[in-house]
Amino acid sequence: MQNTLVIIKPNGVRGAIIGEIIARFEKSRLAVSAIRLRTITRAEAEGFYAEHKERGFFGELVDFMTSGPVVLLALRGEKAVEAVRHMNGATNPANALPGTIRFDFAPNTGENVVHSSDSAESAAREIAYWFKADELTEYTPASYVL
Ligand code: 3AN
Repeated sequence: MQNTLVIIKPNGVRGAIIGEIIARFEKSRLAVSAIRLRTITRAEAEGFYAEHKERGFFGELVDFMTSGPVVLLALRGEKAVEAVRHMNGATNPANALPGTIRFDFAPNTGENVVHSSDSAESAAREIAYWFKADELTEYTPASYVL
């Protein structure tokens, strides 16, 4: 079992597709272990995306990520990191495959609707960045019991 951190970005919240996105994850046997909706601060966005701070798009990325509420979501399941990145689709939605979240909903790379951790190590760091240990809940949803 693995954990991964997903952020439904401000355009996903504004577009009223929170439920659609979470439903896709739940149907794929990824359980929500923590969830919160709020507008993150510039300092939080800058810290979260620190690895990109030298990139030309950094300012735009921080502007966008703080432009409205996001959903912070920790998911748990088999191969959760790879599974969610597969379901999200390519970073540039022009390259995203049919059936992926970005193919269906993302207008461009900068506003690509969802973030997800790129490795188990990143997931541990990113989940700890947004959630305290006692906010993470482990359970097995009834629908997963085959
Ligand atoms: P991913 O989120 O798919 O792992 P990263 O880590 O390369 O992609 O990029 C983090 C975020 O930075 C992306 N989700 C996107 O919002 C933004 N970003 C990445 N590349 C670009 C780009 N060329 N132009 C604008 N924004 C970008």
